[in-house]
Amino acid sequence: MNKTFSTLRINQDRFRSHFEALAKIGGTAEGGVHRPALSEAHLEARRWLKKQIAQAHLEIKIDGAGNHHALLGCGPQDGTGLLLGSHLDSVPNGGRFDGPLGVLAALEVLQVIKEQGLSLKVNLEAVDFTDEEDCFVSYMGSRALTGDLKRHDLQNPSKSRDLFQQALSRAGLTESGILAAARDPKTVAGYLELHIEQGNRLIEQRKDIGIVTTIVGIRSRWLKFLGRADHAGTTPVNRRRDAAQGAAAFTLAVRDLVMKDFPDSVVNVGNMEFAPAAFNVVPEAVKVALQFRADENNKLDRMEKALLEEAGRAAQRFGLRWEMAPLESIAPVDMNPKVQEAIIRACENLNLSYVMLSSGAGHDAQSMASIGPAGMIFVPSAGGFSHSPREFTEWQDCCNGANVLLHAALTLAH
Ligand code: HGY
Ligand code: MN
Ligand code: MN
Repeated sequence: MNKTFSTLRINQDRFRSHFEALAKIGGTAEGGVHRPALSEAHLEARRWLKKQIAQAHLEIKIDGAGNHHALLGCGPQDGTGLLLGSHLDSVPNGGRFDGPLGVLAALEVLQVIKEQGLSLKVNLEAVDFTDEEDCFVSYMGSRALTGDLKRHDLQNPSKSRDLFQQALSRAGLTESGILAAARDPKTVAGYLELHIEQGNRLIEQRKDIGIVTTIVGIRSRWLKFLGRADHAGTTPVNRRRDAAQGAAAFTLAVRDLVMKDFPDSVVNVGNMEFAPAAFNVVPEAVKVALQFRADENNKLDRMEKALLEEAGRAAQRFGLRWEMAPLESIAPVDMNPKVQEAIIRACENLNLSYVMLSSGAGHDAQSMASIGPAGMIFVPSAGGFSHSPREFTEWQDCCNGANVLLHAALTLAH
C-alpha cells in the first residue's frame, strides 16, 4: 500500500446516513428489516440505491438477474472490474446489517476513490446481488453472474412457482434474462465482501476483524413423510399412520445425531407443511425443509447418508412411507490467499486486530470464487445474533470493516 493511500479513510458521516436511511426501507418495529427478495420493500430499497449511485455520479448497470452495479472507471477503459458487494434482500423479519453493510461499504469505497481521483490498474464495481437469502433461489444473482445458475434452479424455487413468477414480473425480470446474465470471467479481477460475522467468535476473541478462510457447503432437501388421513376423533392413536409423528421424530433425532457425530456441522429443519392441515384430520403428509452445512464435501456426503437413514427409521417407526427431493447443493469454498493477504495488510495498516475464521453462513462470495479470486471481511456481531431483529454491530466496527474494504481493494487494484 503506497504512502498516499495509507491515510485514506471512508467518510463515516455519509456511510452512516446511507445506512440509517436504508434501514428504514422495510424497517420493522423491533429495529430489523423485512425485505424478502423482489418484494415491494426490496424493490424500494433498490430504487433508493439507484438514486445514491446517481448522486455519487457513478455509472449504474443492472444485469438480467437484477444485480445492481455501481461502476467506477478508475482503471483502463476496457479493463477488468474488481467487484465489491453483498445483498439488500433480507430473510423474513431479519436484521438491518446482513447484506446492506457490505453493499453500502462498497458504494462508500467507490465514492472515496472517485473523490480522490485515483487511477488504478482495474475498474471498481459496487454490487447488490439479487436473492442472496433464498427467498426463491439462494445466491440467485451471484450464481447467474457466474453462469452457475441453471433453468432447473429457476423451475424449482424454494417457494411456489406462482409466487416466483409474480415476483419476477413485479421486478421486471424474466427467467431467460436471468440466465443470460452470465458474465465473462475474464472481465472480473476479483471479489471482496464485507459482512457481519453472524456468530460470536470475534466478540469472544476480542478481535476487530475476521478474515474468512472457508465458507461452508450447504445442502437443502425436501423430505416428505407419507401416512394416512384418518378421523382425529375416532381413530385410536396406536392405529394411525400419522405423518406428523414421523416428521417430529426425525426432527428430534437429527439434532442428537449431528451433535454427536458431526459436532462442528449444523442441521436445520426450517419449515414443515402439513396436509390436509386440519385440526380434526390425522396428517396424511408432512413436507419437511431440511438444510445441513459442513466445511468439507465428504463430511456433507456422510451427513446426508446419516440423515436419510434417520428419515427411514422415523418413517418405519410410524408405518409411513417417505421421499426425498434434492433442492440445492452448494459446495464449500476456500477464499483466495492473495485476497486474504490484502485484507491482512489492510488490518495492519489500520492497526486493527484480526483472526482467520471460517464462515458458517453462505455468501455471494461463495459463487464469485468460481470466476475469480474472492475474499471476505467479517466484523463482530453483538451477541452473535443474526437473521433476526436482534442483529447488531457497533458503528465503529462497521467503519473499521469499511476502511479495511477500502484498503484491501486499493492493495488489489493498484
Ligand atoms: O443462509 C445463509 O447462510 C445466508 O445468510 N444466505
Ligand atoms: Mn443472511
Ligand atoms: Mn448475508
